[in-house]
Amino acid sequence: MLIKLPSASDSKESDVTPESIYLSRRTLLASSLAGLAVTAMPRWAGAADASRYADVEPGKAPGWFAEKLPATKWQAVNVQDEAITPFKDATHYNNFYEFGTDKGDPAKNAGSLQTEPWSVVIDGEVAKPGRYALEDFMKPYQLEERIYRLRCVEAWSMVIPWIGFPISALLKQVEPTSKAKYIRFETLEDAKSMPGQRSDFALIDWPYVEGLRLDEAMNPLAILAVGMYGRELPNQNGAPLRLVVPWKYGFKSVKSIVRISLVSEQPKTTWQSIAANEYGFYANVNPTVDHPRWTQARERRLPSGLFSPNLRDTKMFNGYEEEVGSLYAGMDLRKDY
Ligand SMILES: Nc1nc2c(c(=O)[nH]1)N[C@H]1C(S)=C(S)[C@@H](COP(=O)(O)O)O[C@H]1N2
Ligand SMILES: [Mo]
Repeated sequence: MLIKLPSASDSKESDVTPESIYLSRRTLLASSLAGLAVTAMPRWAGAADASRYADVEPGKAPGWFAEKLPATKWQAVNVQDEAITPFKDATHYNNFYEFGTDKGDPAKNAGSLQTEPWSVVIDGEVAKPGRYALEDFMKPYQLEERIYRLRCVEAWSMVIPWIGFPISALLKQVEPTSKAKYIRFETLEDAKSMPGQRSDFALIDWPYVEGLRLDEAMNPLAILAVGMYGRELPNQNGAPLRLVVPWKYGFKSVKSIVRISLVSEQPKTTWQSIAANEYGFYANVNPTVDHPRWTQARERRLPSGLFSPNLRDTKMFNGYEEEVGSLYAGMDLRKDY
């Protein structure tokens, strides 16, 4: 992105080391007990499930979320042998340009975002278009915890326990017509609550827009998230509803969605519009296709510090090749980057 690559000293090592050691032990324990621990959990435990992540800051969940949370399918998808990123890093190192371009800006500024009431418009090539209050929109869906890698195009990464539901379940509800080939997502546009939309950062033609091919959206890994770390989404992470597509660069995972449209043409996305030679529509994580200005072969796993940069090799499709590789059979991923 036009953003400078952050210096390796961005997060203080003293802050994070004990937490990350603690969390990696906890993750190992959790995966060895997987299933057992989850089914042994009494139903009432759900209400306090933010406590499953030691460093989580409790939020103020709306009623519909608190009601649904106890029935969540915990650890429906997990990562093997990789520590979950501490909550503090996942919520204080963000890209959400509507609230500023520095990594700390969203945490500082996103308090102004009003997430209640919130409504979502479904339109375009669907049998059942409509405008829904979020609590009604959410009614049909069972929440699942999806612990996914998140790989930003800027070559840093995290592991985040999202809570959400597959987009395929939404598509079943709204019934795309035969003309629907893509799905387009739009972020809230509200200069009053989003200082980044008032600033001179005129490069972005708001609102932020992203899209997927319909078969990508149908892939079981593609979700709409409403929570993370056992609680509702913090504003800086895209409350109250965001996309998460873990095999693609983070910029595809559009935040604070107000409109979902089924369309026949490939939508024009925000980062493509800014620099089509650097950011493609597909944006699949791919260690063999470098960004014009830096390598994509490696990444800094956060928390990372000057003396422990925590570098690791980037995996094809961010480690989800088995699940999504067939979507791109026969395509030239150097051309369709
Ligand atoms: N509306 C909107 N969505 C957005 C962005 C943004 O600036 N605006 N940034 C994207 C980028 S570049 C990344 S890496 C992820 C970061 O998500 P996180 O802050 O929850 O880790 O959000 C994506 N979604
Ligand atoms: Mo990103």
